[in-house]
Amino acid sequence: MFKKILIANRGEIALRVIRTCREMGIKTVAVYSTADKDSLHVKFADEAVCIGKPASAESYLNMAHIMAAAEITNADAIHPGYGFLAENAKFAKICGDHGIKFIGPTPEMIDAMGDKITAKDTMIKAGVPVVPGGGGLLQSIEEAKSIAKEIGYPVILKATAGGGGKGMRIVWEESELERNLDMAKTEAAAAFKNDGVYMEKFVEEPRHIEIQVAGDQYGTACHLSERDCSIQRRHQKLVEESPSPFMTDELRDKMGAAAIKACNAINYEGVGTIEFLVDKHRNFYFMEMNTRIQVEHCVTEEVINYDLIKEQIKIAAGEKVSGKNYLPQMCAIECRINAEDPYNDFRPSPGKITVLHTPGGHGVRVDSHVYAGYVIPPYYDSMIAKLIAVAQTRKEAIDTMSRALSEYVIEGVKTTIPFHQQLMRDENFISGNFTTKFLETFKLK
Ligand code: MV4
Repeated sequence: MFKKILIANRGEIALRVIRTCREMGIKTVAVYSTADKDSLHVKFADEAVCIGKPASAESYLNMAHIMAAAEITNADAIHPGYGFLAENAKFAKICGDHGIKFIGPTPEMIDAMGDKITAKDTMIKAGVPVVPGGGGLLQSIEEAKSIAKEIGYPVILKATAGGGGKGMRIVWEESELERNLDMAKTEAAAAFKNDGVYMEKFVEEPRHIEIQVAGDQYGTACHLSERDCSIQRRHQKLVEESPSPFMTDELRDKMGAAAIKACNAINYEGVGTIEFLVDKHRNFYFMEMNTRIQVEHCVTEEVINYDLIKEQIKIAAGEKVSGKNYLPQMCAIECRINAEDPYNDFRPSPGKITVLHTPGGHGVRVDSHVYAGYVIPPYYDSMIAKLIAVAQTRKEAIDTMSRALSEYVIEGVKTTIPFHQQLMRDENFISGNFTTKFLETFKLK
């Protein structure tokens, strides 16, 4: 087992990793930018190294600074968390070249899933259902027109180097195709330095349901059930839950089996997530694979009673996964508490938290790095806490969440708490009958 892990991240996920390391008797090294010198991850780690200026490019994304911190502290592994360098194949490679274990998949696995056309091809070969489309890169407007005619409008154009909704364009009829293809290519080139674009049939009003997976270096993979992440705004998830209110035992079996096939196709090592679109007929289609721990991993931890960070560390240290699939034993819902103003287009609201009271009690978990007096820096993601409610039934989990939200006091900055309070009382949310379009029509009072 590792003796010392450097956490190449900040905020709640850095704390989350430190907590598990402490339980496992592993020493920790925090890295921090000058903007984060008063952060809890710095205080809770056994050692801390400043790696640069506030801008991410000069600190949390600066591979040379992070490697230097790992070498001077003698860390034998690096946990990347999510975001920043978590899905950077070059960083994973550099770690390996320095004899430091990257806690995650190999650079090859990251690359195989980072290019979306390659990923889709791999899935087709493995027998995982994908959205109908043209296959490879679009080479010309003529080719695009002919594929669109074949699969039928509406279609969606996606950047092969994209993901998470960046650079996507929906096209409703042929007259709009050429302009959208040009725009998609220009946007992709600017955002990803790769103008490769592909086409798919646009699945209308889908649900976003993802399957948590874990695989080891001996070729065994298993699934840890689903999370429903349909409550999103502009591709930012706000609420995640497990089990999905749309799930059936039969669908879970099928999606779980498909997710395991996806892992086996690349001999996946580590924890990961297979994202699917699910249509109203419960047809499901592979979208992308996330080769990292995700923000919403806690929902899975609560419903299967299983520490996913511990699992990640054990897999990286060469242990085997159990090889059995885990089914939800509880219902869990996570609300992302962001320092944003839900009444003003979710504009970021950085600044000092003057008053803080965190909820507690039965069925409540709060993963957060903030405290009273903490100053939320403007440089990073605005998520300041994850509030997770767990109960025997979905209805009880919603009631627990409502109760916990009503206890939560955060003053000094605007937060998404009022949004979540109203969501938990919304009929359509309560019924579980919602899709990824839900938040387009949800109106805050
Ligand atoms: C789609 C789609 C409909 N049809 N692909 C958005 C994130 C990225 N992973 C892919 N996304 C979508 N791909 C086809 N063929 C609709 C979306 C989509 C979406 C997916 C999940 C959650 C929220 C969403 C919001 C808008 C669009």
